[in-house]
Amino acid sequence: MTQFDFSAFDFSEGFTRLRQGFVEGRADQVPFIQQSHEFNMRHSGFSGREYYSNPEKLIYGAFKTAQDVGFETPDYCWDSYNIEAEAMGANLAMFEELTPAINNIEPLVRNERDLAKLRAPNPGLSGRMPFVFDVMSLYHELTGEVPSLIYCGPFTLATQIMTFEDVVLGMQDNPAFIHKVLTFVTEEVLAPYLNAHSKRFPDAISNGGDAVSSLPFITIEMLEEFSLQYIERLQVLTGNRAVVDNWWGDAHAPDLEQFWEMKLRATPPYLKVQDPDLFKVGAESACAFARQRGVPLMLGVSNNLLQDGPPEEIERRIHEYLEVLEPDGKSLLYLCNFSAEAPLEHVRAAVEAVQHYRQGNRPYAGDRLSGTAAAMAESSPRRQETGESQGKRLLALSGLSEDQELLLDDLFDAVVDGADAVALEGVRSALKLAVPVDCILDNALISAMEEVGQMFSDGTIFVPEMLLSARAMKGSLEILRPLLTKTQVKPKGTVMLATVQGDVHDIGKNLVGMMLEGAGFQVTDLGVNIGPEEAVARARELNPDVIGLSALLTTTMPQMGRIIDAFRKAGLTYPIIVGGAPVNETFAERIGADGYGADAPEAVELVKSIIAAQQGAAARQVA
Ligand code: B1M
Repeated sequence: MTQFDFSAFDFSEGFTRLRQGFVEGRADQVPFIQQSHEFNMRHSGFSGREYYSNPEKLIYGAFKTAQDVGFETPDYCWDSYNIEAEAMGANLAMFEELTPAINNIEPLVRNERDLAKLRAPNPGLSGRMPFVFDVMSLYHELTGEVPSLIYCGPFTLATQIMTFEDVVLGMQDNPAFIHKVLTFVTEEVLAPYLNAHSKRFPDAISNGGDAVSSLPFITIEMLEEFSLQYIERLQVLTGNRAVVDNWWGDAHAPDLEQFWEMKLRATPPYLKVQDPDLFKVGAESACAFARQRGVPLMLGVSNNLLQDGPPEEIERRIHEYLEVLEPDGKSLLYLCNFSAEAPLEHVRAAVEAVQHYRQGNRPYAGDRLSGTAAAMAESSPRRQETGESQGKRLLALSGLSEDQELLLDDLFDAVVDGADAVALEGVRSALKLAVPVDCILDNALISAMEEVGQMFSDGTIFVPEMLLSARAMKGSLEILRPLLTKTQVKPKGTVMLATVQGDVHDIGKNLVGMMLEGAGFQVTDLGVNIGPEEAVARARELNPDVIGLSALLTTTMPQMGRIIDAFRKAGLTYPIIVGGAPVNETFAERIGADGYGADAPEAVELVKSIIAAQQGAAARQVA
């Protein structure tokens, strides 16, 4: 007996168009789908806790929202990255207003011993796996459609149980162990889960989310060896019923066609390219590639655009992609994500634009914004401003011997190259040659990290290279630390960092922390999911010079304002800076932050300038 009336919902026309348009290539108009589970939750008035644990509420919310706003088919998805990790024993945080998230402060797997203790989940019993199966059964019962199992791709699942940094550094230091973890999650966790789904729905395809397995978080070579290989293994183990279609980073690919060939191996039935990468590389190039390979094409409209608007830009982007998609028979438009914060008027503008333009109305015929130089530069303003990287630094330091200078040059190179053993040896040799400690720090280590930051901003290196450099820097600092204390070389300042409540994205925040350490600051990282009370209590204890907050979700950005308010209410005036992909200068000003950093190098510059201003003010007081 259900508490909801499902009898008023009918999406059969939408499902027919989806099949005819995307699979058969004979629809009257291009079909569209959307990711909207967070928006569904908010729109239907459910809390995160109930929406993501009660199948009827999730399906009712999805159906009701779709009907209210005109989605052609409902998005019955859930917090897809968490189910397997939670079922393996990872700690899940549930929220009233947000999607649940794995809190990986205490990751399940740090070493061989942890891996040996892991037990494979039972798909019928463990965690919320039964909830997922119930969602799909109800969806099937109400629509007659075969539901896809949305699962967490092998690589992303490994990062969910280990942390991203440990996986990336492990790929360098102990690849055999990372392969062992990936084999475990592929063979013992995912294959049984996906096969349990196929038992219920023999024709179903399982569709993996694999956000972390993307450029520039990992390189093409890592993608091949540590991600694609396991997706292909999963395909074998599930009778070719597993795909993974959401890798990002096309705009970072050294060879776009090679990247798209890899995408087709991960998702043989179609090519999916989505914003922001799609906007940068151009909808026409994606279309040409798909046509040449004879595969259906899915083009995705930016979640940030759908969130931030304005409606006219949403309409123009949809117009442009529909114009490219339309001549191709097997096409699908994907509205990437409507978050809980997406304004209803943006959702309506998007739906109306699709309905209007796919009928052939072409007010902007021939206008192309995607794939232009302006599109390429759109989300990398810093890259434009800073121009070329500084290149290899020439020391030419007065007062040092030639041997000492050469040694510092080599140490600089070792840190830039992320060669930590060479860097440690370099520090020891420099000390033996009596190079002053502060000179090693400033002229080799810190300047090397500045170079690394510049190369990252320029897009010439990827995240793993930055992590390796940061580790070489950290190891070198460990050797210098006792001497720095002895010689009274003080840290350049102290910084407390945190990702805000409800948000577990920490890759960017960790990079900011590493770059700050690399610049000579002492950093205390509180981790993820930090609320106002905890932030205030820890700041009282640590008394940092600067506090840095990170958020990656539009739904968690308001938490930054709440934390700042809590500090100001408590009479605490610590400078607070903010950053993260959806944050910008205007938002930072609005919530009363003391600064905004677009990326890690910019955050470092900001902290430096705040501390310099503090020191200047203190000096003036003394005078
Ligand atoms: Co999520 N995710 N994710 N995700 N994820 C995004 C952010 C999203 C844009 C993808 C999308 O749907 N289009 C979207 C947010 C939409 C929105 O709100 N606008 C999203 C979503 C919706 C979600 C979930 C809800 C998933 C779902 O169920 N649909 C879920 C939410 C979990 C939660 O937090 N409650 C979720 C989960 C995950 C994973 C766990 C799978 C994983 C996170 C792993 C981890 O961090 N440990 C993940 C990832 C990896 C992403 C993408 C792919 C990449 C984010 C990232 O790490 N970027 C992202 C889509 C994308 O960007 N392509 C996406 C790399 C990093 C180096 O950049 O963090 O921006 P960034 O940091 C930069 C700057 O922003 C800046 O410096 C850094 C380095 O230069 N910066 C600062 C950062 N913090 C700063 C602080 C400063 C200054 C500068 O001062 C203090």
